[in-house]
Amino acid sequence: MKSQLEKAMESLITVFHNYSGREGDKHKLSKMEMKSLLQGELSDFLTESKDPLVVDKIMKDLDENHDGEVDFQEFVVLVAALTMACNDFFLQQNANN
Ligand SMILES: [Ca+2]
Ligand SMILES: [Ca+2]
Repeated sequence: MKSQLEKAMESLITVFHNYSGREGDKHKLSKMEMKSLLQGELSDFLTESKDPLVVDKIMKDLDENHDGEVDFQEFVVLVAALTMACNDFFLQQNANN
């Protein structure tokens, strides 16, 4: 029986590879794959930012080693940042109630 956190970690890995395996390097997200991942998994986040260049910006921010692709390590940074933002929102909501 897996814990909730273990399941969450497994989901992260599965989601990443669902998209990273579509073209080029199987273990890295190209810009196209990144875009599909954002549209498929984080569409609310994408809709909220009206910036048409948002995918380019995210890619640039995440691509620490400047190889033009996002590897798992770089992807986890995005998830961690978004999770922290959600947590702040959650805490705020709770404080208001
Ligand atoms: Ca790929
Ligand atoms: Ca990279």
